[in-house]
Amino acid sequence: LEQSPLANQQTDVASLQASIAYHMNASLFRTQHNLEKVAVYQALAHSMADKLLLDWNRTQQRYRKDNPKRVYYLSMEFLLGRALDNAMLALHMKTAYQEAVQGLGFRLEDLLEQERDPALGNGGLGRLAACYMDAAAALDLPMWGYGLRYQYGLFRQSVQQGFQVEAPDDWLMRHHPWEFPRDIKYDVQFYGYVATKMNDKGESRLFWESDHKIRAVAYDVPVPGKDGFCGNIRLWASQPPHHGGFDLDAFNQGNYDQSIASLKDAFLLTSVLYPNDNHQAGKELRLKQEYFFVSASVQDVVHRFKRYRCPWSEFPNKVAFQLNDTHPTLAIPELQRILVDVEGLAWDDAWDIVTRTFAFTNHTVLPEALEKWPIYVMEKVLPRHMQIIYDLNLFFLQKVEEKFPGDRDLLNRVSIIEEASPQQVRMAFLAVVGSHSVNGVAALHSELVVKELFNDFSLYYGKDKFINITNGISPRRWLYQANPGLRDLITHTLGSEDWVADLPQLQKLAPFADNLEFQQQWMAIKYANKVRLTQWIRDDCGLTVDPRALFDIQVKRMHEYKRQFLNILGVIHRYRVLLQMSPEARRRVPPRVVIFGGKAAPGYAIAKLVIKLINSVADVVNNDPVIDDHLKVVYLPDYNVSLAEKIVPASDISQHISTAGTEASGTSNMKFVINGGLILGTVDGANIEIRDEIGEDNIFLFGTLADQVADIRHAQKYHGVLLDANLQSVLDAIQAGVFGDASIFNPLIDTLTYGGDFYLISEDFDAYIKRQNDVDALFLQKAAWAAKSIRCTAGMGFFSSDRSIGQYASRIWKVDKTALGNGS
Ligand code: 26V
Repeated sequence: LEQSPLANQQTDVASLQASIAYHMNASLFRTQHNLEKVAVYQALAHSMADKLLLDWNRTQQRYRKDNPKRVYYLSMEFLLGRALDNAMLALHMKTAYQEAVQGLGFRLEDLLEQERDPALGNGGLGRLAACYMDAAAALDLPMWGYGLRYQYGLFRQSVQQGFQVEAPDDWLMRHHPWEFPRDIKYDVQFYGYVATKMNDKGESRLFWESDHKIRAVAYDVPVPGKDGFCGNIRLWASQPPHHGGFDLDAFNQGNYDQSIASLKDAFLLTSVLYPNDNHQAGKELRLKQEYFFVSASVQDVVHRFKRYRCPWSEFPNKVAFQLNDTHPTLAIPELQRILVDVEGLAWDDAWDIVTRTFAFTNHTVLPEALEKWPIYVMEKVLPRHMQIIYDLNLFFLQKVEEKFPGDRDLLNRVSIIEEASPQQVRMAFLAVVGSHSVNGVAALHSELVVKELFNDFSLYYGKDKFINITNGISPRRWLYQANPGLRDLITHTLGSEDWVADLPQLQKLAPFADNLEFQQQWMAIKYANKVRLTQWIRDDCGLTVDPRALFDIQVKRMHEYKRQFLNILGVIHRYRVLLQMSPEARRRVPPRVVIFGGKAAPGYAIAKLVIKLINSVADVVNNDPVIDDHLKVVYLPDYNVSLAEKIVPASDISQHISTAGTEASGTSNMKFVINGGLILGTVDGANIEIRDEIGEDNIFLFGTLADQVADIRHAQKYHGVLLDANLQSVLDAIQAGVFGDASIFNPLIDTLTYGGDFYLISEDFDAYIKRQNDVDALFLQKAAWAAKSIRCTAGMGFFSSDRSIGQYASRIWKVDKTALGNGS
């Protein structure tokens, strides 16, 4: 590192070139002849990482010295996206690097494309964690993320004959310069039994013993903040414990499989991210991942706390744990176990510490996504934790009984143990009982969390424990980085870059909404972004689309509640209407490109059928000479963060059309709107607050309201579903084979008829079609459209992740983000 000029803080172009050359030799062991792009990218990344490591060390040393209250964001998923561009922008080094690589004969954009996109998350929940780490770093808030270093991230998706095909995401096959392995390890045990032992004071204590141990080793991922400040995400990888992996006796006897059995066991644990989003499959390996993750993290935090020799009662003043959904909930009984069994605290004192330390964020109200673990599994894998959960539950139920005597039903409803067969541990209830604060992620969602999910708990604890903190997105990645054209226009118009750190300043764009010249500049940037996406569609799907058409985009995980099915049924309706029109009438409808993207969980058959239907419709529509350029349908394979960065700035309209009450927040809605895209959406999740901020006139809302859904479902049960007439014709077309073999789509169509149309597609179909017609009409009025687009961006100041994190800090964690000074 001494020879790398960056280590000496030299950031002029010649020094950057020298540092790239240095890494080419010293890190990659290559000469500078015949360089491939990927090698230059790697050298460039190493060069940038040198600088980050210095910042990381300086920041973390300051923490160590000042010992402020720290926040630990526990998340099974971090969907970080690529690191290089982000780091260069955060450190204001992009221009210099651009020149440096140009001098070496490369284009920076090409090199950036060489980076693998680490996909250690499924969707919204993992990406939110990444936006929150980014905000904490930007705010100089002492927050660390803890997570798992999966060997394989979310599967890579391709489309063959219209069907999704999954392949493993081997993101670590090539060296990844953005992680730093640490000499920090903890053993985590599983199975075994609980014994009674005497401690030094002659008291009898319960003790969990097992010889099944797996070692957690730390990899640190730097999170670039503002100048010179750097946050951290600590990811755990599983390894065999010291000497414990290889069975030499078995090997000597020729039992080779046996000799490495426990090695395989250890490596399997963090080998792959579970690809489910909003569905719990209940696999034992997943439970082991969850425990492995929280045990290593809690051990690490306790170790750090003990360094300062504070009394245990100080723990909640030095540590805040935020649970990103229920996946890390075992941290609650784990901390209780360490305090009582290992550190010898009294039960009640320990529990007081635990509950003042933990807070819990809920991200979904869908029943199938709520984690429950069968007691027989929990007892086997974590016998001591199961005992602790029983005890916690007993003491909790006693208190409920004191407050509401004689209400047996209530006790049944709030019990952490569900009396079903098999009996199950309700992880969300454990999280509520063990936390001092519970929050939802958008206003409507938080209301449903209190009224539906945890109604009994809110009566017992009082309403203050249940709060809302509306999600936010990083303006750095989702506007500054993803949309350089718009970024420069905004900066030029507002006179400085201050808006990035103070997003409500975007409001100062509003006075320009009706300014014709500004509108032209604004829409020219949108057009350029659409051209960029067009090239990507051509290269990746072999399809030519016209950038002047209306780009209508729906990209998100494939799920019935998100209703991509409604969208494609609407496309079929549009196709049929266009076919029936005269050529003159057709020309009066603005041409559209309807773009889909998103992965389906590999086991989710219905979601996968929707992908097939989209591709089948695309095949027919895109090749129909009558339709020509009036309508194109695109399915972009392998949607991920880096692809989102290209798609989001290029929308005219994006769709966020979940059945009301089902999408907790949505965050891509925010990303599209801040980039001047209008949205077509239901009155759900954060769409509602987006409407409140940008104004009713600048958003296309439609459909059933959340509080009407239950009644409609109830009525359907008794009277059946009467399908909307237009929808019926669309289904008839599918069943007549217009889009190929009709029989394969039967299970999909059944969800509307025999299934009782649970997601209200028929109910909302007419309103949806009408709103799409409004979109068409507005798109023809260029100035009116541009004015709305500008007002969209202007109104989005509230949705910065800096605001969200600021609210978590003051309302939940009680940490002062300025306590540390200004990052020097
Ligand atoms: C759930 C499960 C269930 C157990 C198996 C593995 C697994 C993996 C992920 C999940 C996540 C479900 C919750 C979720 O992703 N919620 C999304 O959170 C976003 C951030 O708050 C929010 O914007 C989306 O509306 C919400 O669907």
